Amino acid sequence: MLNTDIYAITAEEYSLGRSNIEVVQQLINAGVKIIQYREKEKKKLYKYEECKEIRRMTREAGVTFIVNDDVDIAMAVDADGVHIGQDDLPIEEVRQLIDKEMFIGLSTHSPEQAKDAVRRGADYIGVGPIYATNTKKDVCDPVGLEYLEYVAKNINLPFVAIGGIKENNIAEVKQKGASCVSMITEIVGSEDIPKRVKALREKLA
Ligand code: 3NM
Repeated sequence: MLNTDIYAITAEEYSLGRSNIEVVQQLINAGVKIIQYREKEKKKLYKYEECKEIRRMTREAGVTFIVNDDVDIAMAVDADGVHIGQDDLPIEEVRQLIDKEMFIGLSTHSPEQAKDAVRRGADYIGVGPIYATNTKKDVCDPVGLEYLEYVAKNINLPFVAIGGIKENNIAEVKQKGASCVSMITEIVGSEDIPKRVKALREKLA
């Protein structure tokens, strides 16, 4: 899991008028290997329909598909994993609800939360926000590269760095120990997604 460099997350409101489906198609064309569906405002039925289609597309392309927050949708469409936050259902409950093969990602924002995630059996953690971001509405202030370095050195779990990561700072994130980097606006907000992904990969190489 997370054995790839870029972890892309959807957000239709930042996708320059393109649908999530169009964006996912471009992500697949760009060779992105992990895609998370994240939509905070849409109705459940609509999210389910989109996830069903994205599951079909990602399965055909051999891409890992993760659903944010909605454990029921993740189950219904047979996603590979579900990603939850600190204020969602407790991870132990989610574990009971999902299929055995499905994995759980948990957002963390401090060393305490990272250690807690290990104890409670997360399969991977999100580490952020590294830099300031307006994309996530209720997120804490940036925890910076310091927290990232802490996780890289001390936490024995796969992790993905997130929050305000752009072409101009991604090399620094890699240098502080992140091998997998997650972005929303830098990717979905790009006119030419494959070109942007290629540029990001060059910075990571
Ligand atoms: N989670 P962008 S920051 C979804 O720190 C999310 O857990 C974060 O969007 C966390 O790449 C974030 O546009 C938003 O900054 C990331």
